[in-house]
Amino acid sequence: MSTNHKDIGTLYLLSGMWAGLMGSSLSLIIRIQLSHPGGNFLKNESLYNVVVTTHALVMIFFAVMPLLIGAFGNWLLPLCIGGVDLIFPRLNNLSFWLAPNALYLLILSFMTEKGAGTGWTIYPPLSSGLYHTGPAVDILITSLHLIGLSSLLGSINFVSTNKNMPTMKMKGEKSELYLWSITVTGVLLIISVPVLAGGITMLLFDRNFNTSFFDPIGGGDPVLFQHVFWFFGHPEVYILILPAFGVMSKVIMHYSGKDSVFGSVGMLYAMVGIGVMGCVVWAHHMFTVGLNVDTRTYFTSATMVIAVPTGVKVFSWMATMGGSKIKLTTSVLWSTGFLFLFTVGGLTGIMLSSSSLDVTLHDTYYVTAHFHYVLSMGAVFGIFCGLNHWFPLFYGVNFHKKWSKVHFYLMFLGVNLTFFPQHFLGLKGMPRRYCDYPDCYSTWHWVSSYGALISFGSLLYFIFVVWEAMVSQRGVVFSSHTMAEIEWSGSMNFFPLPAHGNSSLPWIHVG
Ligand code: HAS
Ligand code: CU
Repeated sequence: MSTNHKDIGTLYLLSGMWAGLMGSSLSLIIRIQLSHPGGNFLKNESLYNVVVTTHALVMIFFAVMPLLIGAFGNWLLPLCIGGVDLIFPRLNNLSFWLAPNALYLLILSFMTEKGAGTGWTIYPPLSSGLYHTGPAVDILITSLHLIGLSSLLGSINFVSTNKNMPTMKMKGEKSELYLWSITVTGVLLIISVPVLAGGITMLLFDRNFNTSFFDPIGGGDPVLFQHVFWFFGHPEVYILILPAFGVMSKVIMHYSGKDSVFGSVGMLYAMVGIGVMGCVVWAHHMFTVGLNVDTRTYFTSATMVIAVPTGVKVFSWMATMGGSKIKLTTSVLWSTGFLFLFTVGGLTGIMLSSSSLDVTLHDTYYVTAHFHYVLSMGAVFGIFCGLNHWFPLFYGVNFHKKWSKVHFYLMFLGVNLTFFPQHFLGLKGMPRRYCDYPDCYSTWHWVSSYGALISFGSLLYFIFVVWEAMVSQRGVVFSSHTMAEIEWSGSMNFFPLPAHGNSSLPWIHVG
């Protein structure tokens, strides 16, 4: 059981990719079910809800977070600060090994009786003992506790490492944007995860020990659960995107051939601003529960303010690219794709933040389109961007230049075909979390399903690209040719030697 940050990073990478495949398979099942009106691929409605729930939870907690924070964070953080490892290596090992156990419980919940068809938001009364009688929801809650503990311990480790290990020259405003993105993410996790843990424990008690926190019959209130959940849930969406921001800053700076990102101090405070603001906007997910008008006004305005620091980020990345002779490498393709599509998703978020508009758009496919633009084309593009950029550093081999670009174009086509039509569906009133629909929605659902097929195909193709890179051993870092090709950016200059040198995993080839 290695405590080496590179090995643990690799374990996160492998398990994250596995979970990503599982989550994508579930999404393909969803899209097959929805490809035609009256589809009966899944045979019953409650199974559809269970598949949607598992898809969301697997993607958020077991794919995006482990890959962006676990894998990249573990690999890069000690390298960036010039440290030997994270500050608590054994804690790091525990953080990782909690995750597969949590995933096991999630899959167990999926297979227990009828499963948990509650959505990732697990709102009562749907998730209460009345509507979900079996143990599936209880197992799901235990799974969330475990993965929450894993994230919490991991973030304590990352934040403490960033606080204590860098030299004075690399602290505060002089530190790298990537390190700041991990720090802000860690702080958000430390603030929000215990709140989720509290909420789901109360739910567990309501279900099993006769309390009534969320049950009006005993004087409780289901809306309380929504407040507690979204106090976690909204910071969570920034937890998913901030490490991708960090990846973008590093990658864009590198390929623009510049020493720093445009306005890097402003970029830093923009992230801090997004983190702080992200904690005070949660009720924009609850505009339809009957909040009073002042509360709605506050949450609308507070949410809109987040466009300002996010705009600072987007424009600064563009300014960094500006005026440079940028070469269209695969990582650059992913980062420009990210910039454009994340902005599209962000702008639909601004529309949703208007409480009056949200009354009609809430729980429609418009919301689904919004969050998949920021997630599938934000967080996931960040993952692929980072993988293309750092795979040679991690494992000493390069992806095939042309073939990895084909992966980008396929995925770009696939996700846009899948999610752009969902804006139209949402505007026409197609609700979320339904397994069937009237004929009038069939065209765009059909297009969306074909898009999903293309992106799933592109994922399988990506496995081929990774496999091909491993077997061909192209461009092992020691060769002078590759050294000239891969100039490590910024503080990576401290580490011209391959980072995998002391890896204890046998199959990682040391060049
Ligand atoms: Fe979101 C729902 C609002 C960012 C993820 N979001 C979700 C859900 C997820 C999610 C998963 O206010 C569904 C949860 C569920 O299961 O129910 N979101 C926003 C806003 C932003 C935002 C304002 N979301 C994200 C990110 C996510 C994410 C990042 C994950 C990675 N979101 C909402 C709202 C809902 C919502 C409502 C609830 C809807 C409902 O009814 O359920 C912002 O952070 C986005 C900022 C980014 C930009 C683009 C770049 C900025 C530029 C500057 C210029 C722009 C300006 C704006 C000045 C804005 C380029 C001008 C305004 C114009 C209209 C042109
Ligand atoms: Cu939100």
